[in-house]
Amino acid sequence: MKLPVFRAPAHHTGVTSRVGTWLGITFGLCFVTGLLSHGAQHDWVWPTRPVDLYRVTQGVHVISGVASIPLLLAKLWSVYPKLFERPLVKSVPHALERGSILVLIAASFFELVTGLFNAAQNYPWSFYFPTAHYAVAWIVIGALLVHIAVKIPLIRRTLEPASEERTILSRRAFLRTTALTTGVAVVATAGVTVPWLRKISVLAWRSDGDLPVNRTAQAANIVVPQDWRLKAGAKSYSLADLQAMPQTTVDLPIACVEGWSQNATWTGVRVSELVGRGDVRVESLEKDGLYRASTLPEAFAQDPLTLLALQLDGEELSLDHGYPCRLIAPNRPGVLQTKWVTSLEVR
Ligand SMILES: Nc1nc2c(c(=O)[nH]1)N[C@H]1C(S)=C(S)[C@@H](COP(=O)(O)O)O[C@H]1N2
Ligand SMILES: [Mo]
Repeated sequence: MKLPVFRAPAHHTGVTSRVGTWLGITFGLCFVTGLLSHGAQHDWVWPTRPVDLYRVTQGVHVISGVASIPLLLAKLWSVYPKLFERPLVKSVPHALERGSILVLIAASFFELVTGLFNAAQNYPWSFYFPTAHYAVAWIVIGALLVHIAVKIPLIRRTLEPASEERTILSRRAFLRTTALTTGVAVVATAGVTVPWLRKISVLAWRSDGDLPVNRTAQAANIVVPQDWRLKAGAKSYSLADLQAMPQTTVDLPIACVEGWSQNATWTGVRVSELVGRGDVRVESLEKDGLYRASTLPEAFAQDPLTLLALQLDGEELSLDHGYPCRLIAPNRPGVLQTKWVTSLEVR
């Protein structure tokens, strides 16, 4: 006796194509903004304006990544009977296609899981996150392009209006549930960077109103010596010297690679008044640690908004925010806004 073929409504190519299209969009956004963020962090050509550009690109990166998680799960659910179809291998092209899907799924999971942990400021692995996350992104995008190219005829057919008419209610319900879950995931997290979502973002970590602290002074083993002075080229300044110089106040965000970002008011001395022209190496009191120092390209060092800040929101910097002084520059990733600065040196 032949058993009737049973297919749950979700396991339908129309559903797969639809969810796949959304996923293609969120993955595409995530990839492009990821590239931009990577470029900004590694001093590829990156402008000083608009001051909020990195905040937006990194915000979109994290939000589109979060949206991709329910979409990827829904997509896998919609095809999973096919993943176990026999025979496993029908022909060489078929084997290649399935192989590329396996790579795509594994690499996508790697990106979404490592990204999510990073956004939660959690690094439970031993590899260096930016390098691994960046390298695997290229694998995802390559496998994705192969996958889309192979599936284009099928996607075309299943997205045609004729098949839309045949979309039965439960398929719509599955799509609606997927859309809703994705929306909830986004709204629950986007408040880390979108101010007006802050109140309803229940999962928005570190958004209690105060500027979050990324690395505390204690974690970084910071001890400010009694006789602390800033070295800037051939000169050196005490904190009182810096306070006696002309002060500038700017409104600039800290935009962390981990997705959170927040505006604050900074007061201090323009970097351009402390050093001559050229790229500027910024060193801190931190002995080791990945982000103990940074390099300001000349365009940033000479920018009138780039400060060696002494105050945050009208009060002396707290030790956790970088006392005695910290760098704040427009349109830079948070990791490059070096705290506890000890020296500025033109390279
Ligand atoms: N010396 C030093 N500066 C640093 C860091 C660090 O680890 N060491 N962390 C950076 C990161 S990742 C961010 S997001 C910002 C956060 O600044 P805040 O803690 O004052 O909000 O500081 C940056 N400055
Ligand atoms: Mo950060």
